[in-house]
Amino acid sequence: MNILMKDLYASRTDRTSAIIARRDPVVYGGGAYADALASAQVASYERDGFLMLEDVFSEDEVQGLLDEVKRMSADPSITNLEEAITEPGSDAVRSIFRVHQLSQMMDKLARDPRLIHVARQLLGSEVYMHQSRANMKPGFKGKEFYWHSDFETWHVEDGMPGMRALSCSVLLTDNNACNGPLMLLPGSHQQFISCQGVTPDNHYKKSLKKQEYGVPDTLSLQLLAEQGGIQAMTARAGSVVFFDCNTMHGSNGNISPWPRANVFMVYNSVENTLEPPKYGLAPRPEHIATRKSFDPLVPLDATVTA
Ligand code: 6CS
Ligand code: FE
Repeated sequence: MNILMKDLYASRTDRTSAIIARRDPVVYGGGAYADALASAQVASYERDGFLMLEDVFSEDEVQGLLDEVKRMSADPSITNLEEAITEPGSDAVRSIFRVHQLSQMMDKLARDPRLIHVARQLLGSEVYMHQSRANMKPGFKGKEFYWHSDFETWHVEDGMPGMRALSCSVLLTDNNACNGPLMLLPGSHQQFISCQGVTPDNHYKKSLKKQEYGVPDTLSLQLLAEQGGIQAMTARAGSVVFFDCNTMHGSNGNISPWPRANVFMVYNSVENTLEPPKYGLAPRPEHIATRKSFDPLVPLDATVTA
């Protein structure tokens, strides 16, 4: 295969696990495309692969968002859709995908200046929504999300070309040590962990409940954890965590009585739009990976030009 065709981030091939140095920038255009973050915050994101902004949304705003996701997860016209994923072994709602199109409030959240301009600044371009979801992680029943790199899945199963996307997690409930907060490996975004195993057809039907392919090997995970430690992103509701598409992350199950509800907005650069999935895989459904339109999202505070 000539060098032009070589996939920098090959994974789930016949090869054993491998650690591949990231070849893409973390922050594009030097963070000059928008001025949502101060330079120290941009530098922190570039170093760690994530950035926490505390108390971005007011208590009233968060309550409104939480009521909205609770409404959606109790609405049969939504829970009967493919967008709604239940927890393994129960009918408790685990995730609702494509919330930015199922809910006007979530559409506004996706385009909120406090979120979208951070994404535009870090990704150095206009952005569109690759995927949105509400992860409910209900008390007692919310199961874990094992360690993974989102980009590994989005590259192999969605044909995302490069590492020019990021997730923005809006905390709708307090995330504390007891209810399964998001855990991130600082610095892990700089290494791509190539995973073993060949992706089964329709993998998403299982992976969104419990991921079994695209799961990093324990030796690579141990190396990343020993290099940069593990950071649990505990914070009050209303805080926001931005993390790079390749930052290794996971979260434990929730055996506390308190839900750990977060909304995730995945912004992809309009310069990084999806190509066909790898290895002849069938494209995943639209509600998991946007393909129909890569039109940039319009920020709520955009001035309408005549
Ligand atoms: O496959 C995906 O796109 C989803 N899976 C996980 C575990 N994280 C990213 C995303 O929600
Ligand atoms: Fe993930």
